[in-house]
Amino acid sequence: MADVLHYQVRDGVAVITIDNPPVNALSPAVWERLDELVARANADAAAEAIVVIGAGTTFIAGADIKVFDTLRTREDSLKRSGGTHALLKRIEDSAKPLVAAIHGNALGGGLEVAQACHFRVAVKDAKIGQPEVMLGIIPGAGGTQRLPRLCGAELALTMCTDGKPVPAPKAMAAGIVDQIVDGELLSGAITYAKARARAGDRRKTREIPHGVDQVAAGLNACSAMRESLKKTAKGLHAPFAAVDAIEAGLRSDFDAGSIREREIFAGCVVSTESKALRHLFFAEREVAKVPDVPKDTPTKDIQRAAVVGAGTMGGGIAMNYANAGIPVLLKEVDQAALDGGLATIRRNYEITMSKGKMTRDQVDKTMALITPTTSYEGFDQVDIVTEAVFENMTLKKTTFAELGTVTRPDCILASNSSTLDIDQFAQASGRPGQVLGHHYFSPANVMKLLEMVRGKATRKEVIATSLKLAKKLNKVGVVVGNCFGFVANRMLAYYMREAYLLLEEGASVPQIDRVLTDFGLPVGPFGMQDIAGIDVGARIRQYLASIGKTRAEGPQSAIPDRLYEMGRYGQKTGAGWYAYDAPGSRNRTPDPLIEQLAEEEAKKRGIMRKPITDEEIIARITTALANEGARVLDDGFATRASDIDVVYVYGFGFPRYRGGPMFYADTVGLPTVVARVKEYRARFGDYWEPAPLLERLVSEGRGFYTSVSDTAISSV
Ligand code: T1G
Repeated sequence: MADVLHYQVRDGVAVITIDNPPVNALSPAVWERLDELVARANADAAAEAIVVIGAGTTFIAGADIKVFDTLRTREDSLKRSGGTHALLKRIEDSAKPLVAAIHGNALGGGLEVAQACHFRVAVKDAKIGQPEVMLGIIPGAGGTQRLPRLCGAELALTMCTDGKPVPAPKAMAAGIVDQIVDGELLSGAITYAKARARAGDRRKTREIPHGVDQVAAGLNACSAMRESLKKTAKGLHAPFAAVDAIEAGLRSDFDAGSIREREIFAGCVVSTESKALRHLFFAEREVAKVPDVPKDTPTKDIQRAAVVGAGTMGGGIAMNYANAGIPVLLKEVDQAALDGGLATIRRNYEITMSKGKMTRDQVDKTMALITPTTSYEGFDQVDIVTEAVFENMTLKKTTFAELGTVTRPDCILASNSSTLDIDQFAQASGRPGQVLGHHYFSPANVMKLLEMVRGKATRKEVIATSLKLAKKLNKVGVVVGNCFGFVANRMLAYYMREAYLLLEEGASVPQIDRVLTDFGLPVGPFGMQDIAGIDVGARIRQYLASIGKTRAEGPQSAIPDRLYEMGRYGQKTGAGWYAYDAPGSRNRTPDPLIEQLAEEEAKKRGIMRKPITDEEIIARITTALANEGARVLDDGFATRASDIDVVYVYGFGFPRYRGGPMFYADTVGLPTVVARVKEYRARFGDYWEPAPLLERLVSEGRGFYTSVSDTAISSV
């Protein structure tokens, strides 16, 4: 096995290079070797100082996250962190000046190693940070104790609670970094280290005292941070835990603070919140790996794009291209519709500008990349076209037939359809190999998910190019199969079915929405439908009825169609599941009409309405999602369960700290999920049928992600 650290003496300075690709993560071997080589350097007469640097593109990007899965208990964690803390004190006690030379990222444990060094130098574009809260943990290698001593409690609190990286120049100004190296990093670091040695400088971060005023100010900052986290960190535990650890360090000496940090860390690392967030860390990276589309599949560079349809979705999609610096044609059937679409786009940019996130100049330059048109002129120059016309099969097929004649043979033809059969568009275009779905989520310029629907004939190069494009558009691209509703909306149909039925059985719209938002979703099912438009769902049901299908097995509530017939489409019409102050307003109030409709429909179905518990609502909805998700996997329309979790986290805002609907089902326990499906079948009917995959996993004592040994993840 290749050595993960290298040692050399250059110009009288010992250079320790961490070489553990791809991101120099602190695996157990790296920790061990670092300890050894710092000791070796101190014993090496040829070295007057020591530099620690990363090989490749980055310094250390943190502890090896995979290791945390081996920490089953708090005790496991305490034992391991005890070793780490002692190791960092040993290197901090280096007799020779120890300099961390930072390029790329110094994150988490990587920054903590740098903090235990006596000095830190960095190149200008380096980033440093404590992103542990993004993984549901806190800095566990002394960061909550050393960082405040370097930059003060306030910045340390921000860095440890929002997890965002800080650019090196800002870290320099804050006292974390001691010098920005302009030229080549290693020689700059060696020069700096030699100067420290000549000056006899060593500075142990843990010995930098907290001044009395700093402690007082720091404690105030802790209380203020807790207050603001109540708004910004709803449902999360780790950010509050980071404040507790920093506060402990302000109230006691380094050693006592470190013990407190280790205890708090141990509690976090075994929590379901952390397991869920670690699961998503890797799941977000796995989605880009499509089994039969190898990493070296040739891709095309998308330099020019076009969008057909300037409605809400088309306009948002065009903004994605323009935001990525890609010139885009935006086509509409007539000038009026085009002007309407452009006005919405400009309004969106004006709002962003009013929030200080764009300058006037940036708005004008970005808008200039969007070329409005009412013809196909110029379409023969583009690399990709995204169709975003009305969700109507005939209209879409006509559009694809036209696109097949006005674009180059190698142009990618993508559809923003949210439900319809991609293969039919592909056939209509005359070049099915170039066709796939690019299903954006509303608002398309905001939501990060891009569901990429693979047709029977979609070429691998088109898939690979789309995955690369997704990164360029700052989207999370997930490749899914071509079934009705694909993954996102196919499962959503079961989520909505249960919401409608729970309403008819006795729950209320505000209750159901409150329960789901308390669960962590940004909006409940009814609030969401009022935003997306009740008419959209109605037209899909009409299309399905025309081909003899429904969106989900089981009883179909008539309430949404009755609202549609009343012209209650939601926010845009000023009434839907809620009443709104005016069309377009977001201010809503519960509408007694909905209760009346629920009473009427319940009577028609012979149901006695009764109070429904919040627990029942969560259980029914999450069970429906997990069961249908298992079917999607069984049918092969998703590659991995974790892809489904990524779809729901990025498409619908399913709470990250619950890991997504499939991970959540594992935390509940699949035996319980199957038992619930069977209970509902007995109570409501055969349309509740356990997915074969669910039954298989339970019979093998497994979960979607867990093997026999650790099925019992401590429930949320
Ligand atoms: N551990 C294990 N694997 C990691 C890793 C890590 N820390 N970071 C990245 N990888 C893998 C990743 O899964 C992918 O693998 C490959 O490296 C490239 O990553 C003690 C407790 C550094 C900004 O949270 O944010 O330190 O898919 O695709 O876009 O207090 O990776 O190729 O097989 O993301 O260039 C804190 C996590 C850990 C930083 C680079 N550190 N990493 O982004 O590449 S906790 C973090 C990142 C800790 C201490 C605590 C990003 C990156 P594969 P990538 P990238």
